[in-house]
Amino acid sequence: MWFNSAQGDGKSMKEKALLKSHTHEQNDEEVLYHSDFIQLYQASEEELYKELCNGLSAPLAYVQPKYFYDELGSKLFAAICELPEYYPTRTEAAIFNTHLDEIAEAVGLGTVLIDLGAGDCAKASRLFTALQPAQYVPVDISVEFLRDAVAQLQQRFPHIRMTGLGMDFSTAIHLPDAVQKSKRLFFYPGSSIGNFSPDQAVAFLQRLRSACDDDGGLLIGVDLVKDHAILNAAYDDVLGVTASFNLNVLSHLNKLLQANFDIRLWRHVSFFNAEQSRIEMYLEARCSHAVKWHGGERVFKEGERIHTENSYKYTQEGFEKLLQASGMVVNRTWTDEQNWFMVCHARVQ
Ligand code: AVJ
Repeated sequence: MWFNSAQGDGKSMKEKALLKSHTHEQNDEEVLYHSDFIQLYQASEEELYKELCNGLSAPLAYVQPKYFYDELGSKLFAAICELPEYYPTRTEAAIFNTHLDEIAEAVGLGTVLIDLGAGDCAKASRLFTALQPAQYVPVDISVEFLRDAVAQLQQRFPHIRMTGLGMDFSTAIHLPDAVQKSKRLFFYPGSSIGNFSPDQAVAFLQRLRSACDDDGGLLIGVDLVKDHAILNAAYDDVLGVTASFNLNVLSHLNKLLQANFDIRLWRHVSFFNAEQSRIEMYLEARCSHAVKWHGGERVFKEGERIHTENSYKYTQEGFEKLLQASGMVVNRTWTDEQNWFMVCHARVQ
């Protein structure tokens, strides 16, 4: 019975009342859900200022890659995904398409699909028919990003309980009681794990491991090491979309921090660092000049850089070791015929 299994155990009266108010019982067997949204802790303006100022004032200035994604930045990233040079998105999509049945068999039906960085929920929604999740939990930094996408998705899949969560999952993962505890499957596509250093990635994966029972799992997309020319082109396309995406972070800082970055005085720099096995992206000052922002200022000399992103590339074996170090064990992996990208299902150990 849908309703009983979806209600689960150990829920507070308040939560149950909330859940009831969001569902229409048609009969004993069938429940049509209304999506729920829960906004967890959000960083205050002060914390945000502090984080950004610390980065901009550091000897080697940096901005965290999460600041790419203001409204325009998210659109520019969507444009990157359409570029001939940027292979990860379409390669991963092809792997999911080709092996959907095997993937469903590996992860099992009726999981709680926890979509980390869900955005428009498009990637996860393509798995629904095959995976038949018992609950879908899209997570993004703010529930406002999720609201429209989830509402539309709930109409298409009225039998899947959907619970949108607003939280910054990169620092800590505390899932509310509204997320069923058993059969949690974390979904982390797009090779976003590459933004963490290997040490940070292990810590992050350990937190995922702690956030589920022994029946938990992870379905993750990982970009693999390949010909350096292909890697370099993917992060420095001829149309300059990646350059615009990178430079747009300054426009975002101007808004967030009341800064006065003159974007014309900066250029996009990116390259594959083979020793570290990562793409590094920077903004480089074209000439010496001063920049001011709320609570700080700095002179950037000609050629001085702001580090904006690392994107680590793994070997299959290297990533499997990372999972092992996190208390997980690889169940199955799928790659494309060129071995450019890997989708991996791991179980907690
Ligand atoms: C969203 C982090 C997976 O590293 O390839 C694309 C971001 N940066 N082009 C990546 C990105 C420049 C992307 N991730």
